[in-house]
Amino acid sequence: MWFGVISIMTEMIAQASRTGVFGRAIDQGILSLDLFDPRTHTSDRHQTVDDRPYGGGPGMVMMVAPLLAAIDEARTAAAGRRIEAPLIYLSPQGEQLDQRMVKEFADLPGLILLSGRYEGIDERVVDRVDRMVSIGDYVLSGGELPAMVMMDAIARHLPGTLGNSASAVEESHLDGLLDYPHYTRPEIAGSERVPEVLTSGDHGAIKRWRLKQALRSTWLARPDLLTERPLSALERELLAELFSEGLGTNRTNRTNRTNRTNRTNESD
Ligand code: 4FV
Repeated sequence: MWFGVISIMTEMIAQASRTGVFGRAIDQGILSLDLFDPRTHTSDRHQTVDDRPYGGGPGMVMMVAPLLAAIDEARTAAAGRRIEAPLIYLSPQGEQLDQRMVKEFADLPGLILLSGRYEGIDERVVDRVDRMVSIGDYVLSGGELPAMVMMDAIARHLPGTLGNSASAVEESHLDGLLDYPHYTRPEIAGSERVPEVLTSGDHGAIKRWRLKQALRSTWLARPDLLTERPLSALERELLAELFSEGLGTNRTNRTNRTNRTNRTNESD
C-alpha cells in the first residue's frame, strides 16, 4: 500500500515513519510513503503558504495555489505507480474514523492524506477532496497527527505488518469489542495472582475467558458497541453468564476501576 502525505511539517511524519510497526512495514516493503510539502510550490522567498482570512477573524488560512500544486504532485506520483489513491482531508468536520473505515482503507492500493495547519485550508481546496475524515471531536494544531493515526491503524491490517499474523486474526475476531485484559510475569504481583485459566495451558478455555472479558469490558465501558454488532451464539451465552454473575447490577458505575477487582474470581 502507498501513502502520499501533504504537509508543511513533513519532518514530523518522516520521524514517526521511521519507528515501530509502521517503520518496520516500510522497511519490509509492505507499504511505502511519499511526502509532499506545499512550501516547495511557492515562489516568494518566505515560501508563504498561508494568509489572513477573508471576513476577518483570528488566525491564518492555508492558501489555494500551494495546496493544489502539492495535490497535483501527489496525484502524479500515484499515477506513476498506476494506482487510484483517493484524496482524504483530515478535519474535525470529517466522518469519524473507526475500525470499519480503517479496514475499508486498508483494502485500497493507496491514499493521499492532506494535513492542514492554522485555522484550516481554503474552502476551494476542500471542495476538491474525495473524503474528509476526523479522528475525534477536538481541535488539534495540525492534521499531521491524525494522518499518522490513520496510517498506523491501517498498517496493522496489511498482511505481514503485525509480527505474527495471529494477532491480526485475533484482532479481527474481537472486532468491534474492547480488548480483554493482558497479564505477563510475574504470576503473583503483591497479593494479585494472574487469573488461573491463563496459566492452565487450556487454549480453548483461555480463548473463551478472553472473549468473556472482552464482552464484559465492552458492556461496562461501551455498551453502544454491542448494540451495533451482531452477537454469536457463544457471545450471547457468555453475556448471559456475565449477567447471572451480576454484571448488569453494577452498570451504574461503568468505568470506575473498583468493579474491576471482581474480575479474577469470576467463574472461568
Ligand atoms: C483534526 C481532527 C483536527 C483543525 C485545524 C488542524 C485541525 C487545524 N483533523 N481530526 N480532530 N485538525 O483537529 O482530523 O488546521
